[in-house]
Amino acid sequence: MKTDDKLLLRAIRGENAGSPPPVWLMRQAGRYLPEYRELRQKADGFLNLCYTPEYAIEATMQPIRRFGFDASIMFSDILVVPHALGRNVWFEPGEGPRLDPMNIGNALPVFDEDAFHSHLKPVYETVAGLRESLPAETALIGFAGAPWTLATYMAAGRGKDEQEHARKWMFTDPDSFAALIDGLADAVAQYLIRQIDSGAEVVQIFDSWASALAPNAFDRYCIAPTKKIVETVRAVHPNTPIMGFPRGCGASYEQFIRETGVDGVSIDQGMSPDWAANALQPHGAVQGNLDPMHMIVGGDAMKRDVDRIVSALGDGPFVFNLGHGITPQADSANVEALLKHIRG
Ligand code: 1CP
Repeated sequence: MKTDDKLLLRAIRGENAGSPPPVWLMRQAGRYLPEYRELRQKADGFLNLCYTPEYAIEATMQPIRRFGFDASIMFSDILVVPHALGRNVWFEPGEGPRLDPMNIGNALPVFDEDAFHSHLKPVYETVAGLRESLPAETALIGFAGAPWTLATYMAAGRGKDEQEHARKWMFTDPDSFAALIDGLADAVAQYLIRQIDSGAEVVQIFDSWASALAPNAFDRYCIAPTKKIVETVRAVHPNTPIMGFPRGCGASYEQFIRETGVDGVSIDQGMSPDWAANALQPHGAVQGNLDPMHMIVGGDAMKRDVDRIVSALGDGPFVFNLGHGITPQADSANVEALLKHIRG
């Protein structure tokens, strides 16, 4: 099937892809699947899983085989970008990602594009291998973390409540913080271009901690770098759709979709689907936004919320998804029930 005909691509390009809508779930590969836990064991470390194309392809394919989603997202992590920029990154078993924290005023080394791409070569090989392995109708999504979200991890050395390290840096020494953000925007744009060169048909920029930015900071550290990434990627790949996910930014989703030039946005579960239909769909595709808790609980409450979302957004350009990633506690039977309910 040609890229243009795939359901997900039609929706993101602004068409109504009809009923049922295309569906995939953020973090659809991962610890809620026994086959992932087995693979994770075999891979001997999370980063090794990300950097071994054979394993990363297998992790990506697992939820496609099991559930037949309309799209797959390459298996990797947002933190491979700071890693490729020379920051130390590791995974603390049972806890999560860790990095050597940066101090206020620190700068990234001069961008060595060859070293960056050579570090990330396994990711590009994963993308190319996936285009060979995926069913003809399944779209392939590439992704990267947005500069602000990457900076929050790089400043704190880990996920941290309120993103306090990055916010402190931003106000203490705005020039060096802006330099960090702009350097990350350049690297992320080059990374996404290579993913598309390798076969990604759409890319999504995850700004998971956009919620921590006050309005002026949102303009400078979320909108501006995203706009720059979109322009840089578009200059090379004008026809590849770009999705943004400034999670938790509330009414600012409207500013984001108008000003960054993205083709669509993923919305979190805090947003009203009716509001999104009026304020966002005139400007682009909307993806979302079921509470991931429904993947733990299931049942009629899940079905009611699915119906509410589909009836609000289903007449415009729409992709069904969760409002954030599926959690390790999710029950795969609820994912199956979700798909059955959406697809009938
Ligand atoms: O198939 C898929 O959907 C999974 C691919 C994927 C993606 C898109 C993974 C695998 N990570 C991500 C993106 C990612 N990583 C984001 C942005 C999306 C979001 O907000 O969920 C973020 C913030 C991260 C950082 C990260 N990586 C965390 C959160 C830590 C924190 O406290 O803030 C964690 C736990 C990871 C590890 C990770 N990444 C992916 C998986 C399956 C895991 C669990 C690792 C394991 O197996 O132990």
